[in-house]
Amino acid sequence: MIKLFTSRIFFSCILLCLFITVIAKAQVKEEGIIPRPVEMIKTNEVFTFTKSITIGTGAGISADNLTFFSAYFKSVAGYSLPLNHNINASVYLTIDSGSITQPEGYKLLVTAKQIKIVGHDEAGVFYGLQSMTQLLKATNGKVTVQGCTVTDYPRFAYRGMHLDVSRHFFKPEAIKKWIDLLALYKINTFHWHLTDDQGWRIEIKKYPLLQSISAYRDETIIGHKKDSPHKFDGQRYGGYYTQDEVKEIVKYATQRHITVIPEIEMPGHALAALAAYPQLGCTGGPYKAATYWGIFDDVYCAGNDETFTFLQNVMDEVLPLFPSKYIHIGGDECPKTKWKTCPKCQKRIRDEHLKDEKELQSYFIGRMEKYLNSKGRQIIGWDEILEGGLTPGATVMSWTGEEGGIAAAKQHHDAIMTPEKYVYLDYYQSLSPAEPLAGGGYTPLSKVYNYEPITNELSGDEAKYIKGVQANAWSEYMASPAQAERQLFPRMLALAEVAWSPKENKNYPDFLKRLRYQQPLLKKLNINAADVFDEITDSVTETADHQVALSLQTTLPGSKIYFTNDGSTPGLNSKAYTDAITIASSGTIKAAVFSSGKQQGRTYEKSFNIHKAIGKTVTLKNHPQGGFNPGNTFGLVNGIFGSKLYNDGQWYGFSGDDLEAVVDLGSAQSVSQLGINILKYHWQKMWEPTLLTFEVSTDGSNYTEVYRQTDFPDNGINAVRANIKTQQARYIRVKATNKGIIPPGEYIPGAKAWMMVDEIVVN
Ligand code: TNX
Repeated sequence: MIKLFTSRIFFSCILLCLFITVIAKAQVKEEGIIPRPVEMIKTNEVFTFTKSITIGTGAGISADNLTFFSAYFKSVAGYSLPLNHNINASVYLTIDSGSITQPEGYKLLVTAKQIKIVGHDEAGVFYGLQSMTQLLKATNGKVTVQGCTVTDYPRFAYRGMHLDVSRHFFKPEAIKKWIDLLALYKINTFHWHLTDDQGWRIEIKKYPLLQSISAYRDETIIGHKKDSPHKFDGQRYGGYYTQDEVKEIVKYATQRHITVIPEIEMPGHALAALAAYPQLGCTGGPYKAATYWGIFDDVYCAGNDETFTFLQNVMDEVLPLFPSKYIHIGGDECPKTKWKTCPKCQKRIRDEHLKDEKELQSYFIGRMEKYLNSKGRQIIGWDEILEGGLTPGATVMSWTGEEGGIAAAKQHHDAIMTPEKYVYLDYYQSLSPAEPLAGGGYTPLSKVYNYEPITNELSGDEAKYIKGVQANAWSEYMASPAQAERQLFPRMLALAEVAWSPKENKNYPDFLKRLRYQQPLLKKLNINAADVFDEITDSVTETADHQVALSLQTTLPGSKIYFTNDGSTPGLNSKAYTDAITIASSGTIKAAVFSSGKQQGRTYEKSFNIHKAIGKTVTLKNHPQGGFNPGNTFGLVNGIFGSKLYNDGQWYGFSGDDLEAVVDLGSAQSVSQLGINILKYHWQKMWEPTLLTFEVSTDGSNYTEVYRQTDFPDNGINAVRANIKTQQARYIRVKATNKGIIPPGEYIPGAKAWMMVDEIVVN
């Protein structure tokens, strides 16, 4: 009896185990789709395409929906699928808003017999097709799709991608190619930045000089804007989209369920327009389209009614081309310098009872908003439109940080999150010195991926005002489509997942698996995607005994890191990396990732300068700020010198404030050299101190000055190394006086200067 009972249990256990294995097998999460669907259950069936297979659509689905899929299918399979409006078609698309309740949602059912896509709406059907496109597999001439059931709908209604075509112009074919890619990854909004200081790119028939003058600049800066003196290529550069081309692109996007939002910048970033119509600026000019990157003092005159007439007339031609509910009117980075001394602007301030130039900016935006509202449109503006009060009905695009979006949501205004720290794709994606020139920040793929648009500061009710998220592609350092693609891909795919996938489904390693799976697809579509996301990244920490420890990571599965510390090239015979490396003496660590016996990607390199202050306590009087606050003081004494890229997390930046740092060596020691690195890039608002002093003390209260310096001649890193009389000291005090306000005639006069310092060296 007992025996029987046990064997019964045993038998049921076996059955249960078998059952669980079958379920587990059947429910393996598919690794193919980006953005990751709400739910995907994979089965063991496979659908195989043959030449006799037809594709059928139910009512309400236009043939447009199929264009992208059909073209891609043909490129993969070598033949086209004929259309057949029969419900028995092997690939059948239909709308059922009753069973699929979420807008843009869909269900994709793949069995051996049929592929069925049911969408809430046409967009849903379209997104089902995009998912299926990503699942197409071609092996030995056979095209198949893995059996599965996908249930899917978006997290955010606004899923945006921006492109700046002013700094560099991209031909309509390139724009269309990217629109296809946006669609493939379920991004539904294309924010087209059409005007800026360096070029006006949309035909306005009433103002022909916008085409002949504003669309062109005399030449273009070579290299980074922080370089000094600026060098230029001497080549006239420009172009614009005719209204017919714009119509064509908007239509192309609409067919792919993408809304195009045009941006016409005002009141700042207006030099190109002023070059043609100088009467619209405060001084009357002459002006020229900018030939380098940055912010320019000459903006539209807010006191001149002709400015508004001009902009309204421009809008009268823009609106019919763009059916979007929203029109973006810029609003960012508008210096008030010219308005302050412009009689017309000052009169406007008085007449309208405005407090200051910030309110004049609100007046400007508000006046244009009223006009656009009267035409049935809503405005979007960059977060500076919050300055001087938000106009009713405006949507804020939060770029300088998340604060703008949070403030807008708290005021019950819609907001779109696009903080530069996380989603600026013009920033570096790798800190490798071999990386092509980019903007100043550092936004690796993982950072984009891990961005969460709904911050804790927002209550559930306020969070509803966050309509979505967008990544921005400013094109200063993207001169060609290939360069732009390298910046945009794969980071745009990470953005797509932030925008679409449920928060709970997000998982970076899982995303990387799916991203690797997408590589052949991106290749097939001829996209010059960057392939650096598995490169070595590092973290530098302080050990318990105050030494420097270097940890290395790679996300490439099944790989190993090998490294050297003698300057030689790492190979399979070098030391295998296992644990953090303690850096006891000066030198360079070189490391590389190896898999299947081969080096993968570029060689990593980091130099250390070990000196007496390493790991010692540093006390700062003022806190470093913004993106230049590493969050601790260890970075000032970690043996690593900040690089010229200024984005490596080593630099401590003080905006308008002075530096006063005291290093406590723990005991009196013999000291003969004191040093600090200063980063000077006036074109980046980074100024050298007006005075730097080193003082020493044995007791921490009586200091003796041992060195002072007022000249820092180099554009870039000024490495101060002061050889002093050898003496005993326990405390080192470093004082550096900030330039304060940037003087007239310099880049961004009137703004606070950044003073950038790194590594206090004691020998
Ligand atoms: C700031 S983001 C800008 C752009 C630049 C960008 C470079 C924004 C609204 N304005 O004009 O291209 O930085 O990263």
